[in-house]
Amino acid sequence: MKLMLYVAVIVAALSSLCLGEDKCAGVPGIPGTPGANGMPGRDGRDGMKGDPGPPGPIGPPNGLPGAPGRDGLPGSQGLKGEPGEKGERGEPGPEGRPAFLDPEVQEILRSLKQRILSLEGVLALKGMIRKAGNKIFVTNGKVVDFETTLQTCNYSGGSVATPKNDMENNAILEIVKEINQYAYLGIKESTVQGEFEYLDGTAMNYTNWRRYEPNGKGKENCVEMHSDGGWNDKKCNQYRLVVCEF
Ligand code: MAN
Ligand code: CA
Repeated sequence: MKLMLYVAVIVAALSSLCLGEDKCAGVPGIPGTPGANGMPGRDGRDGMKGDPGPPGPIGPPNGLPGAPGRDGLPGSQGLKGEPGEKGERGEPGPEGRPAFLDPEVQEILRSLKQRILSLEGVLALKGMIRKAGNKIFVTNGKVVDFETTLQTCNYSGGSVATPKNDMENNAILEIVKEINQYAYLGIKESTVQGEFEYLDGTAMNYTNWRRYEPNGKGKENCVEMHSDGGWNDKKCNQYRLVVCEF
């Protein structure tokens, strides 16, 4: 009440300052007392999840086994298995360039020919072969019957020396003279007595019979070369120098 009285006195004093005016401005009121506290605010959001707690104490003994652990890392690679069955043949590949148009193949062929010629030169120089045209004549130095001569030459991939011109006859003759042994040739008596043919049965187109040969008339079915290069029909069971051609 005392406070209200003071206020009334101060208001009256200030009002009295307003003189001669029709309307006088009021005096500002006194601020009211602070209001009561409001209602509590809403709950805030949940905080972040805390760190995991320490492991618990070891359980009692004789407890049940735990669940199996997770699979381990993959092991190292195992041994190679047995080869599978062979697959079916694939489709043929695209057609290549013909070898005769391929410069790389041509160069290989040229080089191979040269190397082979070089080797032939070495063998000829050593007296191990005699060349005549495309033929190579060679002896193993052995003296055997005709059948063995045939088998020996064929087994080596060649055939019994068969001269088809003077050049070839001379090449064989050089071997005959060198070893000083007659050699059987690749010629035999045909079914017609007194007539001779090549071993494959084809007709002869070159002969070099000695004088009065052939004279065996069905009794001498093979042919030998003498050391003058001339031919003689002779029994096939004689021992003669093996000379083959390749
Ligand atoms: C021996 C044999 C025959 C040959 C005559 C030549 O009798 O070699 O083949 O024709 O000699 O005189
Ligand atoms: Ca004869």
